[in-house]
Amino acid sequence: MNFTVLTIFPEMFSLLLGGGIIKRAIERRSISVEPIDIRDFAKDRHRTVDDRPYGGGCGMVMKPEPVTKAIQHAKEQGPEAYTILLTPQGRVFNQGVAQGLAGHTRLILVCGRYEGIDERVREHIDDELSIGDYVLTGGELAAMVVIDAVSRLIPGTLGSEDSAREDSFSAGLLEYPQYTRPRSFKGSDVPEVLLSGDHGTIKRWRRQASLFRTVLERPDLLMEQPLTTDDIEFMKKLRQDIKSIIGKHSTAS
Ligand code: 6GU
Repeated sequence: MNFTVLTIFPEMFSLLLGGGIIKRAIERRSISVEPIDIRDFAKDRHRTVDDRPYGGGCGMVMKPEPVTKAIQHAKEQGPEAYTILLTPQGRVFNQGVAQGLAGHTRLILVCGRYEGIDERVREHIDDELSIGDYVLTGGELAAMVVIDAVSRLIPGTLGSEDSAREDSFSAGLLEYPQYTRPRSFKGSDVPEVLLSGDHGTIKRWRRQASLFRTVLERPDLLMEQPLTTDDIEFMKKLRQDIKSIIGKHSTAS
């Protein structure tokens, strides 16, 4: 996977390239990340990339020429590239979108800045993504989020292939609790079942712990999730337990 990032702050990406799993993936050539400075495509000696909006209003708009020239330059390195604009107006990025993007060989990520980007740049864009319903000062952090999430789905990036397949959102549920040594930490013990060596029982306990967390924190995820009869039985039991507790307390008061 090749990521080309078009930005007026290429130095921000040293954060991503400086260490950790992404750096290792680049060294192993499972991915490449190339930040390109949009200012290099400005025509004046001040390297101007923004201007005032027609019609008036506050803030500045990114000029179309430097951005479209940068996109053209990036496409020359690989015309099959899929071009994405990072903007709060985009569709919301999630694990499913990351999986879709992982199927491409080359992504061009265009980082918007200022109050916006000239509308005519959109003709050169295949897709628009946002990383959530809040406003950032620019698309750079969003681009890093996309690069990170997509990179870990590319074979060779993670140590073991299982870590990408088994984690929270690929399974559609939140992750079950994890423990490592020591067995007892400040009076809090590792659940007995995890020490049992009984893989079937451990698997079922983890599934139910995942369901429990998901019901409490992200019930929306369970609406589109295939559930087994064992899952449903567990949740019915949970519902009954909750009803009993509420019943006890309402007769008491
Ligand atoms: Cl992609 N850009 C900006 N500026 N703000 C955002 C965003 C993107 N996603 C969420 N907020």
